[in-house]
Amino acid sequence: MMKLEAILAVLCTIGAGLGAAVTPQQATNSIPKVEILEAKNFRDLGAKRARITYGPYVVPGSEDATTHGMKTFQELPALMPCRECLITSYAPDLVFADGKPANANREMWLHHIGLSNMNRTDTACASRNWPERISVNGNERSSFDMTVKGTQKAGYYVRKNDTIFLATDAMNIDEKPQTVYLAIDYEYIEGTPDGFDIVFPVWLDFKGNCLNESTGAWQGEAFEAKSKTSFTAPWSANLILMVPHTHDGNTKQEVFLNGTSICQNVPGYGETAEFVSHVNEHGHDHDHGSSEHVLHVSSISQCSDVIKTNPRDRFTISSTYSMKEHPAMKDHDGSLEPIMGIEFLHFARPRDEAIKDILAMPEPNLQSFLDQVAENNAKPH
Ligand SMILES: [Cu+2]
Repeated sequence: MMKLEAILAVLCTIGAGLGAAVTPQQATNSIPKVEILEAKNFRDLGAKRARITYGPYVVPGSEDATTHGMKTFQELPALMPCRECLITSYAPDLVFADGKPANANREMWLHHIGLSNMNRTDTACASRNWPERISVNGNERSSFDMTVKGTQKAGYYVRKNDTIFLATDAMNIDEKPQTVYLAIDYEYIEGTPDGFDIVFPVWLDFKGNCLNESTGAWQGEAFEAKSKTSFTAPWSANLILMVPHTHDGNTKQEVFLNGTSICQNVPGYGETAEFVSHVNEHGHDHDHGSSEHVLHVSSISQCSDVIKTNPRDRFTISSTYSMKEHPAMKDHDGSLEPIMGIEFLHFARPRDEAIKDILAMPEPNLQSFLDQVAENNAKPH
């Protein structure tokens, strides 16, 4: 099964090969469809909302010898709803052609979606100048609302020439190929309006800031995975939103500021029928023999209390897993899928100093990222 790092490695291979000359024709799979919706927040300030549907993505069947039903679809650059604007929220869904959810009960998983900005450097791994990892999402399909339901004036700044990379990792459990689409509802405001802060996304991970401390292998039946090092932001900010990503088996995730817990995320399992699958002992669903209901992560709580942070503040993370409480995800061959414990910290910073810093960022170093990915992949899981 393809790991997130492998997806990002694909991105880096493409990026490294093409340098700055990436064009949509070279890497985009789809002709996205754009629908205009009504904004939920800040309509009075001109906010807009659009659903962009990327695809069609044809996912091979689970019996396909090469992919085992797992395929990554790339949008590079991904069509954005706006340029020179603030994205204030985004929320993904994997759907079929009829718009209905493509989920575990219909043998289809949104295994991962990764968003990166190829024109900014990553805050968590700044020492190596990685391209900026904006977020990763899984089948839980979390929404990232940087306005926190209209209570915060903040958004992610997309510049005119930013290349945003979107990788969708779809997993088909059915023996037959299935066609799916990735729909993302974006809310946005043109320009960088007065009074709006600019969000710096930070990838906090028990694997370490540069993913170099752990492979994510299960450490027994029940355990707490912790980051060995910490993340320290170079600036003051308002930490306005924390969005987690974990895998099946997770029972709790926690973020610490200078050793004190500031956020606890709790996953929900099988809260609606879409997130319940019937899996036999082989881990895929041709129903020859006994099958059981398996409840998968269907949501995970976020934290949105505003916390003022200072340049010397240290952030760490722990993620608790127990396969006694919830079955672990398995690869096609029955081996355990590596776990993840990531928290996307959204730091809101005053517009003018934020833009100054963004303009001063060095060119991201794709090779540095690629080297770490290769090193991780070479380690046994
Ligand atoms: Cu994951």
